[in-house]
Amino acid sequence: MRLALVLLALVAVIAMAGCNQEQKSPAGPQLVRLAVTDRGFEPPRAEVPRGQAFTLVVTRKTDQTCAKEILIPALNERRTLPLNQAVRINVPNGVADTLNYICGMHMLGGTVAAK
Ligand SMILES: [Cu+2]
Repeated sequence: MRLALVLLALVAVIAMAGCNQEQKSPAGPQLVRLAVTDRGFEPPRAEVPRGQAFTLVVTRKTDQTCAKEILIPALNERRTLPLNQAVRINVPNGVADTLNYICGMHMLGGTVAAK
C-alpha cells in the first residue's frame, strides 16, 4: 500500500515536470511581466523575440500612481488593474513592432519591442 502511494507521488512529479518543459519550449507562450510601482510601469522597455505571440502579465503593486488601468491602443484593449492581481493580456503575433501601452489617463506607459 505504501509502495503504491510512493509510485503515485512519483508519477505526479514526473507529470508536473513534463508540464514545465512544455512551458519552456519555444512554441510555448512567452510571458512579459510588468509591475506598476510608484515609478510607473516596470520595466518601461521590454523586449520579446520577433515573430512570437506573447502574454503581458501586469500586476499593480501600489496605490500611489494613477495607473489603475492599462490601455493598449493597437489592440483596442482597456483593462482595469486590481491591486496585487496579475492581469493577463494576450498579444497576437504581428500586432506591432513596438507595442505601446499607457495608463488610463495617458500619463504613464511603456513599450514592448519585438527584436
Ligand atoms: Cu495615469
